[in-house]
Amino acid sequence: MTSGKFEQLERELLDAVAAASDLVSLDDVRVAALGKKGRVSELMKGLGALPPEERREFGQAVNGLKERVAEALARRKDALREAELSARLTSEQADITLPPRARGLSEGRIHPVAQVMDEITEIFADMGFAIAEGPDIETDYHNFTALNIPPEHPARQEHDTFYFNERADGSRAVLRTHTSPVQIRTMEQTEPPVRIIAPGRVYRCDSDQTHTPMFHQVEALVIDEETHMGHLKWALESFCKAFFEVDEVKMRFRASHFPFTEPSMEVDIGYAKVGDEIRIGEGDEWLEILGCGMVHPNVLRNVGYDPDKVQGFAFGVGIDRIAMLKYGMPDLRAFFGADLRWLRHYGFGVLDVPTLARGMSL
Ligand code: 2NM
Repeated sequence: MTSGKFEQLERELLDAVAAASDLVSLDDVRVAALGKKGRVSELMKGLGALPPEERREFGQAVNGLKERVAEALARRKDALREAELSARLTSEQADITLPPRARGLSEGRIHPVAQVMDEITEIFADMGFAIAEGPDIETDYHNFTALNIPPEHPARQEHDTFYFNERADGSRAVLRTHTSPVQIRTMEQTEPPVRIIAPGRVYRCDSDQTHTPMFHQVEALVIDEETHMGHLKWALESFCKAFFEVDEVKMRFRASHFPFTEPSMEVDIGYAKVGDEIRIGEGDEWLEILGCGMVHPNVLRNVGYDPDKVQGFAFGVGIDRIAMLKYGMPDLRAFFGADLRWLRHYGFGVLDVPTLARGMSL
């Protein structure tokens, strides 16, 4: 093959590369030139038929041709890719300032648990609480030991814990049985004052009419130099009024026991039953809605705080339970059944975001 023919082939191939108008046809050009049966590869096959003294020069010429064609292919590929991307960016543009389609919005529903969680975070954010989160899979230490529940403590049985298999080092992870480990992690990482709520999923191996193995909780924690039970009572009363959207609530504090608080209390809220409806703030029936107390000195010590210098309160509320109460949903198990009829009935509009100014639920 003469050098003139080499040059002609190269020109042909480079022209074909330049003429390829999209990535698919460019790849056809690549296969026709450099593929196994492509024209450059076919050239290489002629190498063996040449006299030994010509092979070296011929081989170098073919390789040079191959390199230049490959380089042209790569450059063309980049250019076509870029052009394709800009074409897509222009054609797939979305005007995010357009109003949403009414149909999509009216079909979608916010789950009552999500709605109530939004309501609760809105109320506490307004009081100056920060929202804290942590992992669902916890260490035994954060879920129990740090909370003044040592390994032999009977409270461990009551928690119906889901345990993971033992690790090589003998430790066992758990699905958190409450959101308190979030408070522990927060205190470990920050100095007082602390003012947080921790909403989220919790897990207990318990399933019947009134229990699901996964449910939702929000816990609150306030720690500083002089926070006392008066502040706790005020915070709970303010929360209940805002949440149930009433001007007055009746609350009853009963002495109780939790390992992580001392003293500990359970709180009942007064209600009246009118027909099938439950009216919060009226009547003389009582419903337990939360547990609370002053954080135990051992818990404070466990996170490196000095109980002679700081103190504070904590409480925990079951979200699913107060959602049932507020929105009159009688069956807890329907919450997690993913039944669209139930969601359409009890769900909330996508744009009805609860705010204190507009109201919690519209
Ligand atoms: C409750 C009741 C009472 C609680 C305590 C703590 C911590 F981490 F500060 F020790 N977090 N949550 C607490 C106290 C939770 O739930 C019924």
